[in-house]
Parts: sequence; structure tokens; C-alpha cells
Amino acid sequence: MRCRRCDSKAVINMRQHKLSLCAEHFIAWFQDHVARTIERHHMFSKDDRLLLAVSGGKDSLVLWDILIHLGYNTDGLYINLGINEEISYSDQSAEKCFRYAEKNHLFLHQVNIPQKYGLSIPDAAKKSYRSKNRTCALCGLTKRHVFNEIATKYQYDVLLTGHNLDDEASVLFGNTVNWLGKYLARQSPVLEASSSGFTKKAKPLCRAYERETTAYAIIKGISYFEQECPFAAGATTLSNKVLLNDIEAETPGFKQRFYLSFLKAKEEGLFDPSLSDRNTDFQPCSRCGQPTSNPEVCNFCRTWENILVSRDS
Ligand code: Q46
Ligand code: ZN
Ligand code: ZN
Repeated sequence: MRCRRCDSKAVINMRQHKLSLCAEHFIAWFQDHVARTIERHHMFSKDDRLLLAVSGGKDSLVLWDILIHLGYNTDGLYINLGINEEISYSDQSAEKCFRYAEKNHLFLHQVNIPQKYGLSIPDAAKKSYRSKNRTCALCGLTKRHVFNEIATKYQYDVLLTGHNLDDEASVLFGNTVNWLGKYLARQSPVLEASSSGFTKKAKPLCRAYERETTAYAIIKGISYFEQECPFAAGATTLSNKVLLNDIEAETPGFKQRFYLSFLKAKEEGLFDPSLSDRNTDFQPCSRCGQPTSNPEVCNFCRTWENILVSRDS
């Protein structure tokens, strides 16, 4: 297998793009691929201050690497969830983020949930919900709150996450199987800032296959934490990924076509944007000031208040 650009030995064959490339040309191609995604979806410009949520996994660290290479002004945000039960997931992923930031002289915000709120996410979930798989519900609620809190407090223009094409296709598959109109209307590479206080959000890797971000990390020698969060096991998004990978193996380019056709159908008006909860009326939460559609207290404040009450009783 030869590189299509220089005819030297190829290190990756991307059947979905009908393209095989050597290490050097793959890195250049992938950086350009992400740059084109940023431009095509009007995600942000070189004047914007960007805040990237980093988890210590390959996607967010690869995205940080590419954004810095492309000249974007990007700080990181690491949220320590205190998940250290079966494996020291949080401690080890924190270490990867700190090391990457230090090595590349980048600024990394850190929020430690057990220190800030008094309980780790798994311990808080035990107080809050009966079933183990609801840990992710509390985790997601807490992460969304902290992301928006830090982005607003430090006046970042855009909040970024490292979701890749496999993540987006898997979520899209779940939303489609269940015909969740509200979520289909909301799923997008970009969510604009809202006057009610939500920071603009963007996913610059949404057109990148997971296999491509892995190849980028390996070739560039980016040290990342390889293990999944222990609570991810059994999640529907993971089983959807396995299913979609099987189809992709038979039909190269399937995931890309599925996701990009969805985006095109949305642009053509298939989904009524008013279905999205982004258009609901929001007002500031009386406790934390973040936008909420609840009458007074947001879900985050209400949930954590109940957790702390049940811990102390
Ligand atoms: S970190 Fe949190 Fe995920 Fe772990 S507890 Fe679930 S939601 S699986 S992205
Ligand atoms: Zn080459
Ligand atoms: Zn609140």
C-alpha cells in the first residue's frame, strides 16, 4: 500500500475516503480536514477565545494539538469526577491532561468535583439514584453545568468538545431508532450562543472517524489514557458503535454518509428547529444564575441540594 501523495509506504488506508497516506501526509491531511470542518460550519475564528473540554482520552488531546497547530487560541478544562473505584480512571486521565498542557505550555483549568461539592460523582449518584447506570445522568448534568459556568466566568467565546464522527453517528442512531424529535432537532456540529446565557458550542472532530484520531495520536506520540470510564460499559451508545462498525466494515463510508446526510436533511428543513429545547424560554436560576427552563431553581442545583441533604441526614 503506497501513499497517494508521495508514493512512499502508507501507514493508513481510509476506505471511507478511498485514500491511503504515509505518516507525514496523513498528519497534514487530517489537520486540513479538521480546519475545513471548522470553516464549513462557521465554528469560530482566530479572534475567538476557545475553551476545550479535555478528558485525557485521545479525541480531546488530538483536537487540542490540531487547534494549537492551526493557530487557535485554546485553553483546556479538565473536570475531575472522582471516578477512582474499579480503576483510578479520574486520577490517570487527569495526569494525561496535566502532562500534555505542561509539555506544550498551555493553560488548563481544573475543577475537582469531590473537592468542590463534597462527593465524587459515583458517591453522589448513590445518594441520588437507585440504579448504577444513572451515574451517567448525574455526571452529564454536572459536566454541562461546570462547562457553562467556566466558559461564562472567564468569558470564552466558544466551548469545544472532542466528539468524533463515531460518537455523533452513534447518538444519531439512538435518536433515530427512538424518533426523538427534540434531540434530532438539537444534534448539530454547532449550537449558537443564546441570549439567555448559554455559551456557543462546537464539535470540530464531528467529521473525523475515531480510527483517524487514534492514528493521529499514535503518529504524533500524544500520550493519552486508553481505558474507557468504567460506567461506559453497557451504555447504549457503545453497543450502537459496535453495530455501526459492523455495517461500516461491510459498507465503507456508511457512518459518514449516515451523519452527513442527516446534516444535509436538517439544512433542507427536515426537522423543525422549534422542536429543540434551545428555543425554550430560559431565566436565571435563583441559586447559581445559569439559564434554566425551571420556574426557579435549575436541575443541577436542585439535584445536588437533594444529594447533600440525603448525605447529611
Ligand atoms: S465519564 Fe461520566 Fe461518561 Fe463515565 S460516568 Fe458516564 S458520563 S461514562 S462520557
Ligand atoms: Zn506521503
Ligand atoms: Zn442553578
